[in-house]
Amino acid sequence: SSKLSGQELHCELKKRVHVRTLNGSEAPFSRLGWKELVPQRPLDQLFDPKLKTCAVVASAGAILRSSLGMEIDNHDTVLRFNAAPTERYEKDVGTKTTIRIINSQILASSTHWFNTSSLYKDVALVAWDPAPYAVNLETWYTNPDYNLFGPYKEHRKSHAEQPFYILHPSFIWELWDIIQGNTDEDIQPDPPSSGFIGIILMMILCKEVHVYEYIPSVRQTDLCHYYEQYRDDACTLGAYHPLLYEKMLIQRLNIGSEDDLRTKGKATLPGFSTMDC
Ligand code: NCC
Repeated sequence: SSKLSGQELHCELKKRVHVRTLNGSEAPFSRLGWKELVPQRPLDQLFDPKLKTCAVVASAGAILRSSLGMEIDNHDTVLRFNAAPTERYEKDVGTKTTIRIINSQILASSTHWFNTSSLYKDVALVAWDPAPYAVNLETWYTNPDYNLFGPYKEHRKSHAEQPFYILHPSFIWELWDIIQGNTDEDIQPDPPSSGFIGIILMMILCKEVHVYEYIPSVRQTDLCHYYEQYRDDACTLGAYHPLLYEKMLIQRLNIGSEDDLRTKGKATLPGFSTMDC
């Protein structure tokens, strides 16, 4: 494949990406009454369109000692992932959380205290589960990777006012197709990471997206997360998720400076609405 320029790549993404959430219109969700269960406001209208800048904070250990907290908090909205905390790490990751992308492990596993932890309160939630590529919602519903459907339903019933969506598997695999379509090598047939999903979602929702420590800075380390002691290079470079290829794609879309990338681990991406294609 001949390599597209950053601008061409951006326009291809803008043309091809359509965010999609479970809306209760398809079986089995239609017969289970999910039309009434899901938020009535579509995910792509979640934010006030006047909001300008959004931050995406990757969970990498390399954000420790970055002192990026104030810069991150200066954005209108902040996206974080899974169980990534702010408490005790404010100086490096900030205090604000507007939206959280959570994979199905968070909903299904009792160790994450999904129902009681303050991490999942007062924020918009977007959950996803790695369904097989050929989407059959009936099969997925009876056999998800981790069972997110029961906890989702319970949470919707008790917190109806909290925006909480489940991404449609077709959206996840649309993103995978875009990564593969713009990569010369054959990538593994596993879904993109929450990080990549979140970055693309913010490009849909925001005028400008600032991504922190997803593309590793000079602080790159084998420390997996800033909030845990666990060490493994695969957290940054990928094993299950096609992380390396996701990151090369985001690097091609970056319109920020080389210096910001190196010193802050910051990539700047224009939102889809601001691009003339
Ligand atoms: O680790 P995780 O991701 O929660 O990290 C969120 C996103 O930050 C980016 N990241 C993280 C660490 C690192 N060193 N470099 C990074 O760039 C990635 O983009 C990542 O997506 C996930 O994607 O949902 C993932 O979730 C964890 C885990 O399920 C949750 O943290 C809940 O405990 C997965 N780990 C395991 O399954 C053991 C991880 O593979 C992917």
